[in-house]
Amino acid sequence: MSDIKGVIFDLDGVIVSTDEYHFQAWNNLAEVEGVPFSRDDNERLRGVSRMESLEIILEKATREYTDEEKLAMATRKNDIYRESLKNLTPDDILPGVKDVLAGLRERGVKMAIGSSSKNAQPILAAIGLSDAFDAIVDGTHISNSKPDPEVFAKAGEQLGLAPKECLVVEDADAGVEAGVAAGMPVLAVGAASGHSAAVLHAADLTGISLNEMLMK
Ligand code: B16
Ligand code: MG
Repeated sequence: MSDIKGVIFDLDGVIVSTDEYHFQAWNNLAEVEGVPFSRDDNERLRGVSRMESLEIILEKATREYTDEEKLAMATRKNDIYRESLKNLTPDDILPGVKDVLAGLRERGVKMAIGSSSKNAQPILAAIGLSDAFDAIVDGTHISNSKPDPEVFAKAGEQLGLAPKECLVVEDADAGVEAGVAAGMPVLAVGAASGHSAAVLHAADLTGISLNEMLMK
């Protein structure tokens, strides 16, 4: 922990589990369109932007869609997703997160959110964590989404820290790659912790829990 002066948290899958809501909304859309869509397919959408997620889903479509149709579909998916976000409360914060945030705050470690989501602000408001971070960089602030390093590079800059001083906490392969590309150590959690050896090798802190990190 010695060199780490800031922690940049991914949102969906790390702070709160909105991934099931994403799955249900995409699944609804895929059923209407008659496009096959499974939970395995859904894993490929972790950390990936809305439009890029749609492109992945449409890989299995039997016809081409125009840009206008794609935009309408992404909007429909987001409307369904936003409706389900109304169910979010502070009880949806993932186990252990509040303790970790409090522990970091106590140690003077800076904290940021680095999320691909354009819904990050309403999600943080719904779970009562809008004021818990020193910087929030999300899908509304970036031109290139994960695995591009932009979201984490911006979060690091906003914390006033060098890349090697920031620890990225991620649940998605795309996010782990983005953190590595930003030159930051990465702690892969949840879904990402079991992923490809090459990515895990690059993310040299993988497999250590945040609590263990704090003890160092
Ligand atoms: P939105 P994260 C990501 O959030 C999700 O993991 C991903 O499934 C979603 O497609 C992306 O946000 C965009 O979300 O449609 O709300 O803009 O994991 O980077 O916090
Ligand atoms: Mg995530």
